[in-house]
Amino acid sequence: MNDILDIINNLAFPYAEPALVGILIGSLFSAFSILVMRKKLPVAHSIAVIGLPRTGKTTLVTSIFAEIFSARMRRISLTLRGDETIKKVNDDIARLQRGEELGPTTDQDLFAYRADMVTGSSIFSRRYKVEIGDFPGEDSEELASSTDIDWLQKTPFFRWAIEADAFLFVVDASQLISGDKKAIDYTIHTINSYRASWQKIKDHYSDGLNDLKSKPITLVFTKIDALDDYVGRDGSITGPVQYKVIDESILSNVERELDFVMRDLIGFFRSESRNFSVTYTSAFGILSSLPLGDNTKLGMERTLSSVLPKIRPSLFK
Ligand SMILES: Nc1nc2c(ncn2[C@@H]2O[C@H](COP(=O)(O)OP(=O)(O)OP(=O)(O)O)[C@@H](O)[C@H]2O)c(=O)[nH]1
Ligand SMILES: [Mg+2]
Repeated sequence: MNDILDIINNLAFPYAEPALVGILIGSLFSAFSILVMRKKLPVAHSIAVIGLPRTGKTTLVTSIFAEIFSARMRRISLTLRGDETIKKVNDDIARLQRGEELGPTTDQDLFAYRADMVTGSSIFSRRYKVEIGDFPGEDSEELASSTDIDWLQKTPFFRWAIEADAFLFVVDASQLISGDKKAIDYTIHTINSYRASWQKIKDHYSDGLNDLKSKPITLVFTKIDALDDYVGRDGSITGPVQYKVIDESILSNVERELDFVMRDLIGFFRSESRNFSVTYTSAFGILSSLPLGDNTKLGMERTLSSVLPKIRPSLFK
């Protein structure tokens, strides 16, 4: 070993002290070991998907999986864990491909999707043990409107939400911007119930407020394709599902309008989390700028990466 050190020393650092060279090589070796350890040890990460009934939560989670499996999210690889998750994800992807609706998520099935995920490449890749909690819409509504704290503490969904590492609040964009009374009522209800949901999670949070502030929150607008007046033409893709082709310039107007309608909630979440994002998604919509045959669904990759821990290019994070 000493001989090897001497050789490296003489070649690379002819004027340096051998002890210094030893320290340098030792440090490089430790840094390398830390990187290898980080690659090996998966980080547990749970994501709560919360939203009013029928906003598109289950469809969103299923579409994210479908995008990963069809290799449209190249930087992410994923292995489903457990018979239940494997069966549900594959059954639901098949239903979406046939153009069928997914049924409402019911009480019994707060569904925790389990998967191992690898993001990034080479030395900066990270492994996660991911759990995605798909909440039944009915209970999310109760979560917001109930004043019975004891009842809240008993629900498995609430326990789950308190302990989650990241939060997706899902909003059905197609209900928001028609301008009629129904849309205005829906908007007001969404803003107030989502704010109340977060306040209740915060109220029960035990690890200190600062930690909660660092957790990612994303407000996800779903069903952008269903804004017919704004978004436009049917796609020419053949198959059971007729995708909508969404024009970028129209999309940016829609995004501005949705941000404006939801400005109070966006302002609230921004003040509550240092990692707040807004995403615009569609399980059946693709961007007009994509090459023919590319069926990448709008906003899925951005939504997923917004709630994963950030990969920092630092050796000692
Ligand atoms: N056009 C369109 N429809 C969608 C989209 N996402 C979901 N939907 C439809 O919205 C309805 C509700 O979808 P789900 O995914 O079951 O909604 P959910 O929030 O899980 O519903 P609950 O479990 O009952 O709370 C279904 O009819 C879906 O087909 C979308 O991106 N575009
Ligand atoms: Mg559901």
